[in-house]
Amino acid sequence: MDILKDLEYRGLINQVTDREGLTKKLAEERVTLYVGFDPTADSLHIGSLLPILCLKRFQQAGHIPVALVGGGTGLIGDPSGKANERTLNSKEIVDEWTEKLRRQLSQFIDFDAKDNPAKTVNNYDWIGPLNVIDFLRDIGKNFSVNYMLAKDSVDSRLEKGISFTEFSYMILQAYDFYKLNQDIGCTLQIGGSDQWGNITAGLELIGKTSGAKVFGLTIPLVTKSDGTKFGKTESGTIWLDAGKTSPYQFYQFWINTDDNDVVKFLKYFTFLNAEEIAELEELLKTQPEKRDAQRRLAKEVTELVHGTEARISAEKITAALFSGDVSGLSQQEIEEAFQDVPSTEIQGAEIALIDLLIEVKAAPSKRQARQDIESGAVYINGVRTTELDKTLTAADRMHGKYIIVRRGKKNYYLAKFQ
Ligand code: 545
Repeated sequence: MDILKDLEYRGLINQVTDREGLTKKLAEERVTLYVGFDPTADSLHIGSLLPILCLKRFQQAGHIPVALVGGGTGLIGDPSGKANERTLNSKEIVDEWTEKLRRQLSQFIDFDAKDNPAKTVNNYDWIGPLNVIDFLRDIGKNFSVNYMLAKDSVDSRLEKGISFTEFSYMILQAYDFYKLNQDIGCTLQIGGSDQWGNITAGLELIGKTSGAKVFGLTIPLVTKSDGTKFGKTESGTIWLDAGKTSPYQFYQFWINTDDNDVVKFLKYFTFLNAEEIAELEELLKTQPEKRDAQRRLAKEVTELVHGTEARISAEKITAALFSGDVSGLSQQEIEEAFQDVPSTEIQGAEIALIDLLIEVKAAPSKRQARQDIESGAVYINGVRTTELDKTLTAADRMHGKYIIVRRGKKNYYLAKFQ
C-alpha cells in the first residue's frame, strides 16, 4: 500500500518537505515517525484525532508510530496558532495531564505489532535534565533570532507581544526531533498545518548538526463548509474522554455532520476505502434524507474511539429517541440520553400527570397541559397518554427512578425521582 497516495486521496496532505524523497523512503524501508501532543488539557479532543489516526494509518502501512507527550514542552507553551500568551500550568497539573494523554493515545496504536510496534515517549525525559548553559551553547547556537522572528508563530505575535518563554518553544520541539532521530532513528514528524514552523525548525537543527536526512509532513486543519469551528457544539468541546463527552454525545456530534462535509469527514476520520466512500457519496446524492453517510461516519468514529459496545449503545439511544420507543433503554442509557436535556428532580411518591408536565416544564400552564394531553401530544415512557386525570405512581417509573416525558414529535423531558 502506498501510504502517501492514500493520504493524498483522503485530502490529508497539507505540506511535505520533500515529497519525492519521502515517497521513495516510505516505499523502501520501515520509517519511524512521530506526532507530539502537549498536555494543555486533561484529555485529547477531536482536534487531535486526525493526527492520531494518521499515526495509525502509517502503522497499518508497516511503519513505526511514536506518540510523544510533551511533559516538557507542556511546561512552556506553544505559541503556534495562538493569538495570546498562554498562562502556565503547575508542574503537578502538567504531570497529571501528561499521564492521562499518554494513556489515551495508547488506545489508538498497536504496541504489540510484531514488526513495527508503536511507542510513546515523554519529552520531559530529555528536556527536564537539560542545563541552561548546554542548552544555549549546543542547541541555541544553531538558531538565528532572525530565522525565529520570521516564523509565523512568532511574527504574528510581535505586535501583541510574546514572552521569551514561548519564543523559545520552537527550539525545544526542534530538539525533540533531533533527539528522536539520534536515539530511535525517527525520520519523519507529522502534525497539523499549525506545526509546520516547528517541524521545519527541527529540520533546520538536524541539518546543522548531525546532517541526517529527515522529513516533515503536515495535515490540514479541519474546516467546515459553513465556516463555524470544527469540534465545538453549544455544549462545548468534543473530548475523547468518555467522562467528559459521553459516547452518545460523541455519536450525535458525528451524525449531525452537514451534507457538505460528510464525505470529507469519511475520508479524514474513517478507515473505509475509496469504494465504500464512493458508495456512501452516491447514497448521499440519491437519498440524502436517509443520512446513510452520516450514520456510517458516526458509527465508525464512535467505534474507533469508544469501542463496539459504546457504539451500539449510542445507536440504540439514537434509534429510541427517534422512534419514541424509549422502553428498552437501560438506566445508564437514560442518563446518557438525557444529559443535555432538561431534567427535573421530583419529590414525593405520586404526581398527577398535569402537575408533572408543569414540573418538568413541558407545559407552561395547566390549561396548556390539559390541551396537550387531550390532543394526544403527550407520551409517558414512550406511550401516548390521553387520560386527563392520570396519576403517575412508582409503578410508572423506569428502573424505579425515571419518567420520560415527550411532548410532540421530539421534545423530551426527564423526571427523576429519589
Ligand atoms: C510538542 C513536542 C514535539 C512535537 C509536538 C509537540 C506539540 C505541538 C502542539 N501540538 C498541538 C497540541 O495540542 C494539544 C492537544 C492535547 C489536548 O502544540 N507543539 O499539542 C496539536 N497537536 C496535534 C496537531 C495539531 C496541533 O497535538 O499537530 O495541529 C492539532 O491538529 O495543534 O516534539
